[in-house]
Amino acid sequence: VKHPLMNKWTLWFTKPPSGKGDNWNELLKEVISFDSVEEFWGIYNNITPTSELALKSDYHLFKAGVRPEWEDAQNKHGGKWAFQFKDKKLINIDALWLHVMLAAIGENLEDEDDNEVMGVVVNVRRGFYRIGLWTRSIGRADTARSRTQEQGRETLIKLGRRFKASLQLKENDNVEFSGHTDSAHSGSTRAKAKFTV
Ligand code: M7G
Repeated sequence: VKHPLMNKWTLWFTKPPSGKGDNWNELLKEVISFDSVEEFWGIYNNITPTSELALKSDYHLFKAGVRPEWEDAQNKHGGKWAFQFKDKKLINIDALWLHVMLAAIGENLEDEDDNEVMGVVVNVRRGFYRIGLWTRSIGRADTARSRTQEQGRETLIKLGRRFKASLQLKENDNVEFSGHTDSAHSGSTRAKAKFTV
């Protein structure tokens, strides 16, 4: 018996660069797609845990049909919630990443009509692990003027709060939101956090 998921998901992996000439597109690899709970565990139990990945690796778990890139048509107007865990030795990154993946595929991050979650990402870096939640829109968080914009912002903040809870963070830890356009222009995803939860 297979327990179907609400959505089909694809796991992607970013290989660490081997030399200077590697560009982003060549390092990003599609791994496998699944749409049941059983397939998820089968895959999870057979891939390298995040804690054993080389520096500059990423896992991306995205809805099938969405590439985990700013340029994807479904991401280009969007942004992400993200948190950097700076004490790599003190946290259990494998448990945190599993929690976040389960929250995503179990549809616990958003309500049925929100349609904002594109995927989740874990980055392995020298000084930190970063976990991110990519959203379809940026909710005009800074400049909400109309009623729809106001609702868009509230949806994003609700998502950010649930994401923060899934990461088991303390109230005074700040999870930051930033639009992908800012990231693309500055050449870094650490650019311009617009708001925090
Ligand atoms: P990162 O892995 O998001 O954060 O971006 P980091 O700075 O902590 O490592 C690192 C670099 O990877 C960026 O500066 C880009 O060169 C490249 N990169 C990352 N993402 C998510 C994208 C993307 O969606 N599209 C493109 N073209 N490059 C990306």
